[in-house]
Amino acid sequence: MAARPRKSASNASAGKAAKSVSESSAEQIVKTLEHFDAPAPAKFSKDDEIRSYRDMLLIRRFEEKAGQLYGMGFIGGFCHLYIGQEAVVVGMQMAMKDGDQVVTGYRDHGHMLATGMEARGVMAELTGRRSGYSRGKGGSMHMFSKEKKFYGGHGIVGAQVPIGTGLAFSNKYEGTDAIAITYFGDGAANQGQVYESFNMASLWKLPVVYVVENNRYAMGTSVNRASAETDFSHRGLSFKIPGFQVDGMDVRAVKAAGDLAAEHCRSGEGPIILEMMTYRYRGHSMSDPAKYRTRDEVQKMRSESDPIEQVKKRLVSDHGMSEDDVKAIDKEVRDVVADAADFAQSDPEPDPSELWTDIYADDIPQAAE
Ligand SMILES: Cc1ncc(C[n+]2csc(CCOP(=O)(O)OP(=O)(O)O)c2C)c(N)n1
Ligand SMILES: [Mg+2]
Repeated sequence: MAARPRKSASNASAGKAAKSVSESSAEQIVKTLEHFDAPAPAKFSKDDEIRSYRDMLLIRRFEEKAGQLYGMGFIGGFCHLYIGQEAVVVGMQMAMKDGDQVVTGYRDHGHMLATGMEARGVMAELTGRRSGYSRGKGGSMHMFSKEKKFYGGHGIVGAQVPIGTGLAFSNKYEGTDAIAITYFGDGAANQGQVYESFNMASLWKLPVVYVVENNRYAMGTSVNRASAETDFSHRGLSFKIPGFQVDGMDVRAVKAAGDLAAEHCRSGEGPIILEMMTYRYRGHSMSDPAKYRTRDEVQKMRSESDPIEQVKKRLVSDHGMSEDDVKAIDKEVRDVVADAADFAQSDPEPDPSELWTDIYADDIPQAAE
């Protein structure tokens, strides 16, 4: 797919300023400042709409249940809910191929479910039970699945960015055509290691899609209070990494952006940045007094831009589904989540002897052996 370069007025003036240095560096700066327009939202068939509705609803209901179980004391430690942001991971997943990898931070349950990891295993990890993805010893922020190519789940803000870049390096080194989808937040985007990664990824043309989930806040700090450049799609310009902003509340817009980015990476063009304009409805984590924004702000997003409601409306108005047809999907999803929650409360905790296992990878010889 041809990416369409766009030059803005500020791009042109940057080009003029650089002319006094030399023509070639002027050209370079203009080229560097080129970025792509977001493509038009993808055209969804009825099946695409149904798939995206089901997958987003699964995340929504799963997270609501996790919030309840947390309140009831079944989940300890940190727990960051993804409610409101579902279209981002579901749209990106629809653009991915088998073998593509995903890595993210601590707000990770939606990413795991989107890759196809089992609701039972994720919920059981949240409740610290032995059938959880990390055998009950990792919790909300530390789950992995080699099978689904999900590489975590990381509690250190920004730490996943070098890891995703490393995954992309391994893809290039091994000669596969896989791409590494590396998600991080608007707050994480101000971390130094992000830019070291950008430099390497661009220099070596690594197949990595950097997805900035701009949900407007990093804990209680709004983007405007924290960021000198609030357009995160421009953050790669010094490294010649193109990027554009995407309506992260519209799953079709995300899918189209993901398709374009995937093709860019797979064709050997190197990294690309997608800034997803999104919003989290819940607090940063389970203990957030939410003094930094008004209820009206949250309510406005919920009532005007909800990603799931958008699809639901289209299912009824454009695809001839009845309210009952939609309710049947809702029930299917609720059953999966209820089953996961029951399982996560009845599965045993890990045996105390497990405290000493899984500390090192199996193939690393222990010094004492
Ligand atoms: C290196 C580091 N610094 C600080 C923190 C504390 N912390 C946890 S989440 C967070 C905010 C990150 O916000 P953002 O990247 O926008 O992601 P979001 O929570 O909005 O998904 C901070 C500062 C941390 N975990 N790691
Ligand atoms: Mg944020």
